[in-house]
Amino acid sequence: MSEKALPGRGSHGISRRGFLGATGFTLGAVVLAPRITPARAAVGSAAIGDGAHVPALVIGTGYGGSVAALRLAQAGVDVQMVEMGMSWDTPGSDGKIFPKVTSPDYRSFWLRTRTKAPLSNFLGFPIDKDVPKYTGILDAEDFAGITVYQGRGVGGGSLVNGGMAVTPKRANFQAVLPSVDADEMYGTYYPRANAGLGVGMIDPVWFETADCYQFSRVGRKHAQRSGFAWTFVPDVYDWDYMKREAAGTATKSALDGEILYGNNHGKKSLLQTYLARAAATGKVTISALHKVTSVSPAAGGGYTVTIEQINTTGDTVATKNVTADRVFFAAGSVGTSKLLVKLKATGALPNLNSEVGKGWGENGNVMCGRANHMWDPTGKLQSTIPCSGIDNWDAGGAFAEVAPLPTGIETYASFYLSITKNPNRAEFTWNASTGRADLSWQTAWKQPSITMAKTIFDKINAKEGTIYRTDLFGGNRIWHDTLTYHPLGGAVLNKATDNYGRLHGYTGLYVIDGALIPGNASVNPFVTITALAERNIEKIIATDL
Ligand code: FAE
Repeated sequence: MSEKALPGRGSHGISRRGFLGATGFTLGAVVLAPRITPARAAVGSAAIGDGAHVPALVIGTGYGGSVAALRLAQAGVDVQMVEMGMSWDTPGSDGKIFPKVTSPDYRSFWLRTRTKAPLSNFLGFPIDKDVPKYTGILDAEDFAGITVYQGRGVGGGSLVNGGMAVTPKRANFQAVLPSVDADEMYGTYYPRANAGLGVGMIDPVWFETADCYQFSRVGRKHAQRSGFAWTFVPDVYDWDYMKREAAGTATKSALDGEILYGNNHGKKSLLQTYLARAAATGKVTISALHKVTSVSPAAGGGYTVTIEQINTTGDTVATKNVTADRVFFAAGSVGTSKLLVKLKATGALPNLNSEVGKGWGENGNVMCGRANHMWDPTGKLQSTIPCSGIDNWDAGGAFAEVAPLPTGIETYASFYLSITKNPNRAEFTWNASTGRADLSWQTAWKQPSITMAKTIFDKINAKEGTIYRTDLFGGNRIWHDTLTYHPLGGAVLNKATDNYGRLHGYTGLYVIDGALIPGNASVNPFVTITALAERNIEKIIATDL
């Protein structure tokens, strides 16, 4: 299905200028466009040309890439960002940029012909459906033992995620990244990241009466009755905006089932924060629907970067070779790892060390639901933005988000995404016969995560006289143990790189994303990815430029 054939693209009431102004996201020529034009054409006008030379090229526009772009631009460096996903700035036939979680369509999934929702079933019935193949916003990337969910588009994971913005306990951070000075992180870089991301906390007074957080209050009651620590969790959603949604004075997003496939309002994605500030410098250009496929030393110094420009059905429409003095790998843990193992194995970057591809983990993610009694309804109106968690990390190795099930009807279900201390680590390797990178993760390696999550939920079930739900993930499964939202590692700090993300073996190549973190962050990871990127880019600018 071509872009033109998609219903109503490029002819809607919201003006392009209005949307860009609202997000604060400006990109040189693009912002001057007087009315909506198809995303691909608009992006093309700013896209990098074949044969171009750039001082700094950033692969990917997620957290690590956005921090790098902003700080380099502020230091006076012209930055070219290359993003394989779309620039999400054009409404679809419903007048909205992003569809609801309950009604996925062509915008929802990355080059799939059938949706692969993390919750595949509702009341026992499968809910996945056929969709036109399109460069949609959420990639459910399948490896042999696990499906890795990732955001695709300008803004990376910030487009699709729940915005939970958690700074880990200091002792846990030190255990994860012992080579990093924790005083610096907690004194400077975590505060800088939290400020830059616009992290805030729900008003605890409002929380007590908000209908849309009944599910959290039930989660708290059950956690506390079983003796677990329950805690509010910060988020980048604009909490005042959510209050206005609840009061009926603002267009609903979190209270209208928007999450996973984008939020049209309320959530501060990177488009509203780091990327807006980067664009305001006038020194950052983004080429969307451009995928980096190779990086190798250039004859005259710097690096030759090969980029495939794709259309919205994923076909390559142009191949470009550009040179860059410095290249920042910020394609996410999976994207960066896949590129690096390929480049080492195929001889493009043979001097990368043997740590490349190693140390990958899934942050111990595992999901489950509990069936409550009829006297414990969780509410038919549920905010899509979680605001609380159950902390049993020290005793049981699990931190569980009390997550919403925004179905619009009462389900009597409590739903949780647990982050656990799963010790298993996998490795990416290049498979020459398939021309793809394989990941060695095995489904059975999730068992420690299940065991750790059970330290919380077995106890709650025993106390409440309740049982696990078996109708959410297909096959009567209690545990969703074949997915992760939090890929981490593959180019681990101080192993594949030096202690600041400089890749061993090459001058001017850097990793600056979740690939640096060795498989587990003990909490939701994007604040740590952002803070580490802030730390590393400051050092790189001070010493390398
Ligand atoms: P990321 O944000 O993934 O950005 C990488 C970018 O590079 C993407 O835009 C890719 O499209 C692009 N890319 C990849 N390969 C290429 C290539 N070859 N050429 C050009 N571009 C490329 O990386 N984390 C939290 O802390 N709190 C949450 O509440 C939370 N909820 C989540 C919910 C969902 C459904 C998902 C999927 C993730 C969630 N996460 C959450 C995880 C978080 O979004 C993720 O850790 C970060 O986005 C990773 O940041 P990176 O900068 O590493």
